[in-house]
Amino acid sequence: MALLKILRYPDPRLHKVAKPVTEFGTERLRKLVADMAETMYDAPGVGLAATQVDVHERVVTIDVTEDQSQLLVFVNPEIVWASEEKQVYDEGCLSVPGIYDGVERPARVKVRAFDADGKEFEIEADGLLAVCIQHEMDHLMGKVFVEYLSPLKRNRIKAKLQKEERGMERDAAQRAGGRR
Ligand code: K1U
Ligand code: ZN
Repeated sequence: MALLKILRYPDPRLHKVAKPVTEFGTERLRKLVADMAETMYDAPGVGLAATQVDVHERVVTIDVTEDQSQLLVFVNPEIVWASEEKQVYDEGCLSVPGIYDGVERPARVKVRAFDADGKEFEIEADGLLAVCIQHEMDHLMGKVFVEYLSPLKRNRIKAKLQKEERGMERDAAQRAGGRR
């Protein structure tokens, strides 16, 4: 297994629309799922979409348990029902580190998806799982949660993360210089 690099907002690759998976049960898909799960647990996070690791296919991993004991894998997920009732949840994102803000979404959803072997299943979710499923499915459509926030907040977040990115690049260049 391997840890994958998580793209950081505002990387334009986070806005690519993922394509459906067409081949199930392959070594490639199994490895992608295993690497995504390892990367999600290591971060640590409760969800990860393939888009965030620069793989533009409809694959999501989620585990909202405290002891990281219930990995859920969604391949080609579709929301087949969403409640009228909404909930606001303070969302975070591994691609937008350190930022949490309220997003309103349907409180409950029913999702149809496939596992890595191509077996179809349906689950109904509420609470954090419902939030996380919708957040990750947005990633597959190229949408990052900050796009629900006001342009003012979004631009401040973008500027903060770009500044951090420049700092990280400077540190990396200094470390590489020190090795020469
Ligand atoms: O998509 C992602 O980047 C993962 C994201 C999922 C998510 C969390 C909360 C609301 C909506 C979507 C995260 O996992 S952010 C990190 C986080 O919330 C967390 C990390 C460790 C323990 C518990 C939560
Ligand atoms: Zn996210």
